[in-house]
Amino acid sequence: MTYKQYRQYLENHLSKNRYEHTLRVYDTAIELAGLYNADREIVEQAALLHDICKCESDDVLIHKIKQYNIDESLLTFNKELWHGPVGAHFVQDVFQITDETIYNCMYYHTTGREKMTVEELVIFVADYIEPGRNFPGVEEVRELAKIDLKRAAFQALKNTLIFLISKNATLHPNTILAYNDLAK
Ligand code: DGI
Ligand code: FE
Ligand code: FE
Repeated sequence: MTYKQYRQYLENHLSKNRYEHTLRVYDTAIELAGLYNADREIVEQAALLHDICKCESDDVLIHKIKQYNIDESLLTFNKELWHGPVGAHFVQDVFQITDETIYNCMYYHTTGREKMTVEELVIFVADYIEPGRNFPGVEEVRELAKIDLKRAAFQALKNTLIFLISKNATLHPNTILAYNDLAK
């Protein structure tokens, strides 16, 4: 499929806000890829597709977690964490996107993980700092992203963990592993 066809699919399957977020992540990710020498084609596809399953219903996401044999422990965590792993498998299944780096960028875009590649870091940080975001502390992460991608990812993870703890939310192990890895 061409870039235009992916965009068409996304426009038909995402809410307007989510589609516009996706385009902003795409632009931000391309900028970061240039700054940090990440693979531009991989980053473009992963950024464009990262939230492809974000607007699916809970029932559809649960069905796909089972269909794709994704670790079902995911279901014991917040629903917000389901769309990344499902999306990573969905693009393999439906668009025959077999690239492992794209899969990992998509799979781990919400939680992060230990030993993220530069492409994974680009998607993770772009998703956090795209110009439509207004999280407390996002401006600091935007500044860090210009000088040190890992420090930017660390600060984003730290902000997310503090936010989740303040809400008494569960912490996914990969979020903690990513934080620990970057804290070193
Ligand atoms: O899909 P987006 O909104 O663009 O962004 P995302 O995929 O990064 O999802 C953000 C949400 O995920 C946000 O509400 C915080 C939540 N989140 C991230 N890490 C964890 C988490 N939620 C829980 N419960 N546990 C985590 O470790
Ligand atoms: Fe997402
Ligand atoms: Fe996103």
